[in-house]
Parts: sequence; structure tokens; C-alpha cells
Amino acid sequence: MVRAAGGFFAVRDAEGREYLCRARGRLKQREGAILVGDRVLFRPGGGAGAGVIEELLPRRNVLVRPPVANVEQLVLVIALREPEPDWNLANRILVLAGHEKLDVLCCLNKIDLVDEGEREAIYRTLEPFPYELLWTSAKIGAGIEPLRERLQGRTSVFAGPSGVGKSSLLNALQPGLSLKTGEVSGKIGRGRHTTRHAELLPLDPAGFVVDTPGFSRLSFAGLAPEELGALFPEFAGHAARCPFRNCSHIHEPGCAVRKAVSRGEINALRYEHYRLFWEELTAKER
Ligand SMILES: Nc1nc2c(ncn2[C@@H]2O[C@H](COP(=O)(O)OP(=O)(O)OP(=O)(O)O)[C@@H](O)[C@H]2O)c(=O)[nH]1
Ligand SMILES: [Mg+2]
Ligand SMILES: [Zn+2]
Repeated sequence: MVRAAGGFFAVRDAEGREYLCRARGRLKQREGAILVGDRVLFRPGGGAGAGVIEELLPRRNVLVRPPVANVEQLVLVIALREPEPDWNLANRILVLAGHEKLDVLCCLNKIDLVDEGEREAIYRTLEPFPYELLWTSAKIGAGIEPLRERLQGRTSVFAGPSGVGKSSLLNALQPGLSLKTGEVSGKIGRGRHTTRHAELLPLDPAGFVVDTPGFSRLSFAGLAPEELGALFPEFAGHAARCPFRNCSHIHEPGCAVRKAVSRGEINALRYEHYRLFWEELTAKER
């Protein structure tokens, strides 16, 4: 399924033909029962280019936000300015991407809006960063070639706040997409939610990408606090040396993860967000 709108689902077959489908029975009832990226069995009929979805095939993974199924890779887009980076949200997205076992690429976009000094200052607050980083600008075309390479032949989803340049980056790497983009509001410095619905787009010459609407809040529904540590990949090597089994890395004496934070081997802001998320998850349990 490539796009949902007004009770219909656009479905693309193996030859690239699109059918506007209704869903059958149970599938129709539940809101969000069929997501962009879902593989479905459908029957053409009811006019040219129309059809009926009969069955949803098993999913390899699913993200609630952005709502998408069966992707291999998540491209997290963060703007260095306009809007200001929200690292808490960024780390939330990274945790949930890890939970769904997605490969991750992080695009720091709008590098044309900061000078070299500011860029270095931002890098210092992030390093050591445990995911692949790409510095991009949709405006001046920076980082577009490596981004295109990373998307080739795979199915990816773009995620991040409104206004960071998700649709603009996709237009830069494949102008034929002609996705709508929108000004960031000057007064509040936020995006205007230009992309309204997730859409699966074919890439040249191979691969797919899902452009999605921006969002600014993300909750951890369905995540247990014990799972969190493993979703910070940079903890792994250290956690093995924690003196307590099942160490929460919060209060245990001699915790090797906290030692690594104080030595600067784990990024302090990432650890701070780990602690916040852990508190949020344990408060939910109580
Ligand atoms: N200076 C600068 N502006 C950019 C860059 N990338 C995007 N923009 C601008 O930022 C604004 C928002 O871009 P969009 O591509 O619509 O952002 P989006 O992430 O798709 O936003 P939503 O669809 O609302 O989630 C537009 O005015 C773009 O022209 C960039 O690299 N540099
Ligand atoms: Mg957009
Ligand atoms: Zn520990």
C-alpha cells in the first residue's frame, strides 16, 4: 500500500500499476489497520484502476510514528536551524528505530544556515555519536550524492519534525518527485506540517522511500524499561563490565556505563536522555 486517502488505499502491483482500493470487512473497520508499506493481496475490479484489498500479509516490522510498515532503514532528519534541533525527540526516534531493528542514517540538514564554528560546536555536543551522520543541505545540494547512495535499492522511511527538510531532501535527490515543501514559520520557528500523509515513492533506478508528515511528540508505548539499555548501542561494550547483572545504569555502584560517561566515551547528552526515558518508562510501570 503506497498511500491512504479518504477511505481509499492506493496499492501498487509488481509492474508499478496503481489501483485505488477499498478494504474488505475486518480490515476496513480498524483505523490504521493497513499502513503505507504494507503488503496486501488485492483483487482488481469495480472499474479501471479500482480494486478491493482482501488480505494483509505478515509484517516484518511496524512504526507507529511515523506510521509505516516493512521498511529496512530509517533516515532521521534534523535541521541545525529553523527549526532548532530537538535532540530529545531525535533520541526517541533512534530508540524506536532500534526496537524495530531498522538501519539508521542521521541527516543533519540545513548546514548552509550555520558557519563552520557553529557546526563544530554542534558536533562536540553530539560526539561520540553511535549512528552514521551525514551533513546535508537541500538548498545548496550538500551531501545529496551520499544520501542517494544510501537509499539505493532499499526501502527507507524519512522521519523528523515538521520543517526540517525531509521533502526538500527527497526533491533534491530526485527532482521528478516534485513533493510539496513549506516555509518554516518565522514567528514560532516551526514547520507548517506541509506533508499531510505518508507516501511510498519509487526511487530511480531502484528502491523505495516513504516521505512522512513531521511530528514533535513521540511516546514509548509498548517498551519495557529493561529493553532500553540495549537500544543505546554505544552502551553495549561497557554494560558487559557492569558489576550487577541487569544493571539499569542509573544508580548501581560501579556501573561501567556511567564511568564511560564520565570519561567522555559515551556522549553525556545521550546518557541524560537515557536517564529521562528510563524514568518515563518506570513511572509508567508503577
Ligand atoms: N536554508 C535551507 N532551507 C531548507 C533546507 N532544506 C529545506 N529547507 C526549507 O525548509 C522548509 C521546510 O522544508 P520541507 O521540505 O517542507 O520540510 P519537511 O521536513 O518536509 O516538513 P513537513 O512536511 O511539514 O514535515 C522549506 O522552506 C525548505 O525550502 C536546507 O538545506 N537549507
Ligand atoms: Mg514534508
Ligand atoms: Zn551499568
